[in-house]
Amino acid sequence: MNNILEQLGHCIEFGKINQSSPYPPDMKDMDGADELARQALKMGISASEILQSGLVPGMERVGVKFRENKVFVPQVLMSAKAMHAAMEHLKPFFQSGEVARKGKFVIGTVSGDLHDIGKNLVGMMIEGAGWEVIDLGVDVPASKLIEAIEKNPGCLVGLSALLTTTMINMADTVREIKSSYPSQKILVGGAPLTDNFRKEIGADFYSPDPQGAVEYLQSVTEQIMKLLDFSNIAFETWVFCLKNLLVAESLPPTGHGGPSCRPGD
Ligand code: B1M
Repeated sequence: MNNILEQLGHCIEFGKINQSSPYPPDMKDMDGADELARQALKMGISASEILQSGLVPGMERVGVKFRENKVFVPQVLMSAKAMHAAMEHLKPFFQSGEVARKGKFVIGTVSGDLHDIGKNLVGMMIEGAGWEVIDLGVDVPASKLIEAIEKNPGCLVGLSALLTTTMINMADTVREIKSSYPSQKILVGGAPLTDNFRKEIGADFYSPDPQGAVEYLQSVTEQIMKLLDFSNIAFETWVFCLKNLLVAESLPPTGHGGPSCRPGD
């Protein structure tokens, strides 16, 4: 059973979409993510196990290699395609609610900016890490982001900007979101940004690459889990905690002694 999940992770890592895909050349004619995901489900492996023990570790390895300049954009795009091929088979289990996502992530390129290659990579890596990604596209006004936050309580938000001229729009967007939702966690990225700029505009986290974004979201999840002190929580509890615990400028101390955040407490 583990073997097929390892093979699946390998397909994600090296971008093997399906059997007929010629890429990568050393995996020619071998089963790809498409066939292996289908086989794994047939073997009775749960969709959640396939995601967590096959796809996510594969995508994580790609993220780390990309950060270390060991692979480049085309390879990451192939990995994302392989991930999507496998996810097609798992989709019904997500849609039915049988497999819970880690949370929702709303992402967009700020208004006035049409660059989406980096933003798409970030979205794909985050989706590959087990989050539901709501991609609002490019040239996204603050009002559209606020609408998405309203529709998806407890979501985290990611903003991308590639132009020095749209960095100011990012600042305005963060200000508008924070004035409606002061507790909203906002992650920012894009080539011209720095962590100093992130501080200036009052966003919560800056990542220069997709892997940093994944790790930030993961750290938020872990802090929530530590506060809750158990890992199997209902979705409503998760939403409640994100909405209420993250209101503070910084997260409260982890572990015992932190505030209770179960609905009704
Ligand atoms: Co444009 N462009 N472009 N462009 N373009 C740049 C950004 C530029 C640096 C080129 C240059 O002059 N050397 C320059 C900006 C200069 C500046 O502002 N200082 C520039 C310009 C000026 C323009 C126009 C104004 C040109 C014109 O029309 N006169 C115009 C603006 C249009 C607009 O947006 N309103 C324009 C248009 C375009 C195209 C449409 C032709 C095309 C975009 C196609 C598309 O995205 N669908 C384009 C492209 C392709 C580029 C370059 C060549 C490549 C950008 C890219 O995709 N990089 C770029 C020059 C360059 O970077 N070499 C350039 C690859 C991508 C994987 O990297 O987007 O940095 P990147 O994303 C990274 C990280 O930044 C990070 O992770 C990604 C992966 O590592 N990241 C995040 C990104 N978002 C993140 C969010 C996060 C976390 C990390 O959390 C939420």
